[in-house]
Amino acid sequence: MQLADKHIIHMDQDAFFVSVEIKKDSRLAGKAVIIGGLSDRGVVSSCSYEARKFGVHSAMPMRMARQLCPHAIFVKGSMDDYSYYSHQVTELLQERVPILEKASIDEHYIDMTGMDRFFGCMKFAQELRKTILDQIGLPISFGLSINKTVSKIVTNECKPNGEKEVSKPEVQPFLNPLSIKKIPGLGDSTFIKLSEMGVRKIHTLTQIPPDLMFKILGQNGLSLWQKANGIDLSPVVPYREQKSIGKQSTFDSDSMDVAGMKVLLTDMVTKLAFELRQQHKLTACVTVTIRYANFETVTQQAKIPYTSLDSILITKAKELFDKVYQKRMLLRLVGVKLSHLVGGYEQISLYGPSEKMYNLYQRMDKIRNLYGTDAVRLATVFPDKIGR
Ligand code: DCP
Ligand code: MG
Repeated sequence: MQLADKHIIHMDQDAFFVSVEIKKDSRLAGKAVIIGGLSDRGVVSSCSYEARKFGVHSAMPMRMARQLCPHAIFVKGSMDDYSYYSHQVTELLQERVPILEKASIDEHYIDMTGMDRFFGCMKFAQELRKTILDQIGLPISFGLSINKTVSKIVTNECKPNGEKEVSKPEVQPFLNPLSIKKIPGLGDSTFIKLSEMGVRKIHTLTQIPPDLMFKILGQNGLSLWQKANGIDLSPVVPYREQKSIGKQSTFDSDSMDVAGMKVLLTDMVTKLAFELRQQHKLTACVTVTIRYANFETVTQQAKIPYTSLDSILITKAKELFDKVYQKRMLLRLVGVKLSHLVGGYEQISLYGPSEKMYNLYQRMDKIRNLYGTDAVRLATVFPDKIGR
């Protein structure tokens, strides 16, 4: 075994949101079920494999999904329930595995390297999958291979209700015949570029000199070339070490202006939520910190359903501020942090606010991308009023 070769399990729930809905109402089992924003402007979050037979897929406009599969059962969904089960699965895994990374709301990586001498990795993963099925009652698939990328592709290939091991000598023969579309992180525009060059299968991609890939697509091209060749050195990042994002502000002169603090918090959260959406991440935990003039520092934290939408985060941050600001004393600093970050698109958290609100956020983000983060703000935000 080369030093870089690992034993990585990738696990991903099958049709996650739909499976949770089926758990709540067993009459949905075996039917074409589509979850997402119900208006014509909405998009599909998740769909059952029965609906996929008609060409429906995640991120497709709802209007198109209705045309392709008019007999489907359309469900608006509940982020609270999905977040609850997402945490259940994470907790179950956390108790049983050495190194766990939560990559998205329904996806985990486990690094079994080193443990493989004591356990059979495949047997261990099969038992884990069965435990999730028995104790949580949600279907899940896994791939076991030498690194994160290959394991994820293996999972995707054996879904739904699948499990599969691809050992080192099998990696290239497994990857070669697959479409380059199966490489995680290969977006639509790159696919078109490579297709135009006649590159459609992973095998063809492996034949391109890496420096040419770099010339055409830069660092991303090189990374795709590596993935096509079964190379991925990225580590499984343990849950507790996963990043958070935060902002804090120290005032020029200490202040007791509660209304002003909330405006400042709103502004900080707005910027953080924008950053989350830019990184295609969701948060499940908000922390507010304050520092009194005497340097005493206190924090309040709350778990929330996965989201990257301003309104939910602002409300929570203000609530936490009210809880944490107990002494009527001058403050010198206020800060806010978003943690428990996982990958995921903001439409995922659409079930909280109205779709109108969601469309507004999308437009505001477009303006920010064009003209900078401060180009557009909520009317309530005038942070300059506070002594900073
Ligand atoms: N999701 C979403 N919008 C997307 C993609 C996903 O809201 N564009 C949500 C709904 C999914 C969940 O994230 O249920 C997990 O995403 P997956 O890509 O793992 O999709 P599924 O679990 O639904 O199906 P699969 O069996 O292909 O994993
Ligand atoms: Mg899934």
